[in-house]
Amino acid sequence: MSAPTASVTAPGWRHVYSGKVRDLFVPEETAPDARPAALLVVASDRVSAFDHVLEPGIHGKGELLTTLSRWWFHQLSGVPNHLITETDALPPVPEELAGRSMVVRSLDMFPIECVVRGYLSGSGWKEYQATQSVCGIALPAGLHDGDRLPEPIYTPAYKAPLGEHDENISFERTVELVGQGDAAALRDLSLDIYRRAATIAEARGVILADTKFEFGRDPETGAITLADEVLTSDSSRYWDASAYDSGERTASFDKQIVRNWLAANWDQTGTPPTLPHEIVEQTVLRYRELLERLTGTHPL
Ligand code: PZK
Repeated sequence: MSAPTASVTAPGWRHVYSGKVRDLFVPEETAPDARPAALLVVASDRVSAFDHVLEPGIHGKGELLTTLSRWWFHQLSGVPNHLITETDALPPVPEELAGRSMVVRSLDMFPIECVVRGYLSGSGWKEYQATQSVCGIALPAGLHDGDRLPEPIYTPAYKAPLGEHDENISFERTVELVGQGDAAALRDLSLDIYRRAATIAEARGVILADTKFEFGRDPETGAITLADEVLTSDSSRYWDASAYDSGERTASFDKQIVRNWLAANWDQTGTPPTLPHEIVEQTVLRYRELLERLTGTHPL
């Protein structure tokens, strides 16, 4: 399958891949089989839910999530991450993309989505209902959708090839995939980062219900390095703590507005309907509010 055309171009950078909501570029001069000197990850305003990219986009989303991701990388001092500063050796980042892009080191990525859940929701809740466990971790009986777990759990998923669904796997399966040492390191690092982030969020009235990390190995240092976007609302479920405390169990920040509207207005066959303006507007406001609550700064 060839890479779909990105909606953006960047002089000096060659488009290599587009995910649902982001586009990936390498320096133009990168030889066909060489490791790129860096990657340019560009976040778009596209929004996806139930495996579809929706229309219209959410204006400003790419920049808000990039700002949030950078802020989290900064909070997570001591955790090696893939961000690099621009150098003369790399093509410059076009000014119009600067706010929604990151120049990152090209890592050897682990084929594992490192998911941590502090609360039971989404696929975790589904699996619990069927088996009373999640990814092979037995849980107490009688839990409800949205309940806080006795302690955060690591529920990895196998990164499926393009177009296929990620598959929840056991820790033992991750050992088979990457070896005991790296599997344990990915788990411990993921749980540690989740705890740190959840504590920071909680102090700001926000619950970090769950999140997904991706790691790679830095080929130069050998260090396991935090990659991708981190702790954004595309990779995490954030809930408003006061709403949660008054018994609310589904209305999470930002993306849930889209998910809820779609669930009520679409039978999930064929092409999803166009989002109404008020849903788009509410969603932009919630993305902004999340960034403001967490970082304490007022986004534009
Ligand atoms: C990498 N993706 C997912 C991201 C997309 C797709 N530091 C890295 N080194 C090597 N590979 C990746 C990263 C990162 N981050 C990430 N695919 C490869 C992805 C952005 C846009 F279209």
